[in-house]
Amino acid sequence: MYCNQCQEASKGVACTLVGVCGKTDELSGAMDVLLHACKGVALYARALRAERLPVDPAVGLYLTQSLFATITNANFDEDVILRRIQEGLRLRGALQTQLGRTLAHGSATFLVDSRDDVLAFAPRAGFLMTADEDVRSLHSLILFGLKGLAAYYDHAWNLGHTDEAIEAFVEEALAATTEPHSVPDLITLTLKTGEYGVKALALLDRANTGTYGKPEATRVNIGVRGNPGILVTGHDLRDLEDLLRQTEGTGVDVYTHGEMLPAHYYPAFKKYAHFAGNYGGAWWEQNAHFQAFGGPVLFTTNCIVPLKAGNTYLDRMYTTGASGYPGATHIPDRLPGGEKDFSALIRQARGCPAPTPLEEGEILGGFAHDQVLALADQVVDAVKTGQIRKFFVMAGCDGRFKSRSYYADFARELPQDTVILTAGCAKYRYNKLDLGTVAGIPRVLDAGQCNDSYSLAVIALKLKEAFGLDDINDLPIAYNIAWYEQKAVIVLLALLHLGVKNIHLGPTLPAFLSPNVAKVLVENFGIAGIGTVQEDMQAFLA
Ligand code: FSO
Ligand code: SF4
Repeated sequence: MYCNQCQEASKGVACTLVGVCGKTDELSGAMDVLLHACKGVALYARALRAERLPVDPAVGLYLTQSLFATITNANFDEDVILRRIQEGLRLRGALQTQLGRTLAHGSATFLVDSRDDVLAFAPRAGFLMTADEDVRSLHSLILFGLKGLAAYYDHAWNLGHTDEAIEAFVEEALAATTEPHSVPDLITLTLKTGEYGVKALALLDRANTGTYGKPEATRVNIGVRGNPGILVTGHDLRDLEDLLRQTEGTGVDVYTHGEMLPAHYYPAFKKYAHFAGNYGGAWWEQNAHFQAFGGPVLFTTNCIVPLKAGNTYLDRMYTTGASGYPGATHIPDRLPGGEKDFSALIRQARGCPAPTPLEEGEILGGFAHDQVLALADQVVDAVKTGQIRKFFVMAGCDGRFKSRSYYADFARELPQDTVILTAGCAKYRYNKLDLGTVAGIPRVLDAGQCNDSYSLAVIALKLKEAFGLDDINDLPIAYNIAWYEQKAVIVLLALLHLGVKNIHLGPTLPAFLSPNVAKVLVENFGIAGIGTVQEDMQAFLA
């Protein structure tokens, strides 16, 4: 195996024997073959579009769900990946028949049947097949960005929001990675991936707010009640909605975990009296927290951490959508117009004890673009009168590396006249520190999930107007972002497309950036890594 798609890549280079995330050599190989199958499907779909022929909507869904399933720690179930490969080959065959000719690239013609076939073929589908390190690096940026984009597009899709232009771009970009393109052309395609990332993030924002209302400032309980509960983790709000409806009146409470926390900010979910609160911390601490929870846990997406010795919750672990884990129960997709069937979780929950309390109190969030812009006058005034010196966008992901204590220290040591704008699971490093308020505004404004980083960009664009500035980079906003998996890659490319410069990215820069590609990002966009808290603080506040 050779995988370097996430921030925790072994030794800062790549995982080559087994993934730090727990991905095996075999699963990694199967995922490489799945990506290869996606490229074959994309080549045919692009050729059909070029001839103005219709493309089966199954292509968009196939590419979206397949890319999503290969994201870091979303799916550990090799059988799912093997089935998806075969589904891709069938779909590719149908498209080939429709086109009436065979395309030349290996991804358009390869055949694998058994698991042994797939594993024997895997090295030919991997990233190391691309010899030029700059081309490989740009392919990685594009493909990892597409994986993140697919994840967000999938959530929008589940709420009935689709955009054929986004699907056509995914096909175009996948297909382009099978062809010899120059480095400048690949840089252009990388930036175009960011442009479509913005479209996907905006689509999901419309899907979420159109379905569940505009997030509003909300205090979320982090203690527990006395009833049995179901814990929902991941990012898919539609799954949560189905579960809340089905648990109503059953005596079972529903708690959020990790990236599901922001669901509490949406008006539509507040009407459920049994929507009890948020349980536990960031994704990487889940083994202990899921063990303590005592009831069923539903994964709607990544991040899944494989069970450790002593963890006994496999029989109360459920996956759905793109997520999967061997031995866990997978809840099948909903049929058109229907709901997913969560009755198995509810039955099991009723026989479980109430969750073990981990902590008590409340956390505050819900500062997505509408809520912050409702406070715009107050914010602008606080900046003009000098009460607020600077905003720090500290969005992105958390992770298990010790070096991430940087972010808690940074938050703690920021001066009182600064405000943190956050989104994503990165916030778990500081959302339970009491950082107080400035000019009546909380010093940590949580917009929501990692996809709500889009909200932070909307806020910046509106503030630019309010201050009468020409350039978003003239605002008193600094970007100190943490990344982990591929959704953060598309968020980064989206921010670059929106013109944001001088983003600091940590705790380490991606291992898949070659020195030359890193140089392009540094010279054109001012991308930088992180140093010590003191050095960075000084530089940011200078
Ligand atoms: Fe985090 Fe995981 Fe949301 Fe990611 S829980 S790390 S970038 O899946 O998507 O922020
Ligand atoms: Fe390693 Fe990350 Fe790839 Fe997992 S996803 S194998 S941790 S680089």
